[in-house]
Amino acid sequence: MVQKILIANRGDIAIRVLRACKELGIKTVAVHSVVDENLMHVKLADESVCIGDNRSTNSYLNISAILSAAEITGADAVHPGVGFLSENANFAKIVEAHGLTFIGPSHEHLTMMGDKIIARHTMEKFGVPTVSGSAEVLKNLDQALDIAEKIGYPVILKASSGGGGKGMKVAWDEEYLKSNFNLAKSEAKANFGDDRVYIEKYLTNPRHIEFQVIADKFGNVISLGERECSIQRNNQKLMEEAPSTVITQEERETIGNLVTNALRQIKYVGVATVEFLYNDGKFYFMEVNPRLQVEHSVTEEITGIDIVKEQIRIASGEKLSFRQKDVKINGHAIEFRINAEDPKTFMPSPGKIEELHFPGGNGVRIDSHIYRGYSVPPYYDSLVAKVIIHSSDRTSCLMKSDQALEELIIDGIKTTTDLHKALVKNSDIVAGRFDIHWLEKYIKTL
Ligand code: MV4
Repeated sequence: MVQKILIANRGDIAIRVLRACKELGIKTVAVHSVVDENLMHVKLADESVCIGDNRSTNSYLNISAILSAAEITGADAVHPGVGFLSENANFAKIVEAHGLTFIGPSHEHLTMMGDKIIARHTMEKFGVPTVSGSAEVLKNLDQALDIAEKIGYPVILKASSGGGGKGMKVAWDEEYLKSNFNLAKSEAKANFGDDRVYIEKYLTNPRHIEFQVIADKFGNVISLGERECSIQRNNQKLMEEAPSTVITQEERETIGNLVTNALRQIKYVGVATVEFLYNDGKFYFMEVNPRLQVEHSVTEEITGIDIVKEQIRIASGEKLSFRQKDVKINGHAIEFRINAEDPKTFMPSPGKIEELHFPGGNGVRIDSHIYRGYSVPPYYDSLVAKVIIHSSDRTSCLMKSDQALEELIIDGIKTTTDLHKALVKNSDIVAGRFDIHWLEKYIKTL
């Protein structure tokens, strides 16, 4: 087992990782920017190092400062958390080159999944269903027009180095495709330093359903089932749940087997989320996210598996202690992302937390770093707490969520709590009737 982990992140996820380390008897090193000196995980860690000023580029994205911190504290492993450097192949490579363990997939797999065309190609090769399209780099506009003609409009142009909703353009007709093809390429070049784009049939009203997979170094690749993540705006998820209300146990097993087989074939190691769009009873592969995700906790609640502990064990070279047949889905879980934002305009709302009360009770989990008197800085992600509710079934989970959100008090800053309070009582949400555009439409009605 690794002995001392440097946690290259901040906020709730840094505490989440720290808790897993504590349970495994692993020492922890916190790193932080100047303004984050009083962050909860800095207080809780065995050691801490200030790695730079408040700008992320100078601190949480500062590879040489993070490596120096690992060296002076004698850490033997680095956990990148979510966001920041978690999908950065170069970072993973440098960490390993310094003789440290990167708690994540190999840099080769990070590179592979970062290239959306290669990722799509790979999944397709192993029988994972994809949406019709090119699955290769578009050479020119004529080729794009040809393919669009074959698959039918609307189509979507995607940057191969994009992902997570960045670098996409929907073309509703031939005119639009003609006038936007070169723009899509130049934007991809400007944003990602790579002008390769590919084309897919655009699905107008799908759901976003993703599969959590976990793989050790011995070829054991296990699906932990799916998460329904359609409730989002601006590619920011707001509420996630598991299991999905629209898929059957048979579909869960079929897709689970396809994705675990594909990842086994490529000898993937670590945790991964395989994202799909789901439309009219069919799954369409989108991306593989080769890292821990914010919403991993809903899967933990319904499977009883600590994904972060497993991630650390896997990186330490241990075998997974369970098999696919041991994975049982128990009840229902919903995560509410409490962001320091105006619940109507979603403008950031940094500032001092004057009063704080967290809900409690059976099946109520709060993953948060905030405390009374803490000032939410304006520099980083606005997530201040995740309220994760677990119950025996979806209906009681929504009822329990309603109570938990009523009990939650965060004064001094604006938060998304009131939006969540409305969502848990909304008839579409209660009925499970929504797609990836539902929330944006709902917000317009407010
Ligand atoms: C799509 C799509 C419709 N059709 N691809 C956005 C995030 C990235 N993972 C893929 N995305 C999409 N790809 C085809 N062929 C619609 C989206 C999309 C989306 C997907 C999931 C959740 C929210 C979304 C918001 C806008 C667009």
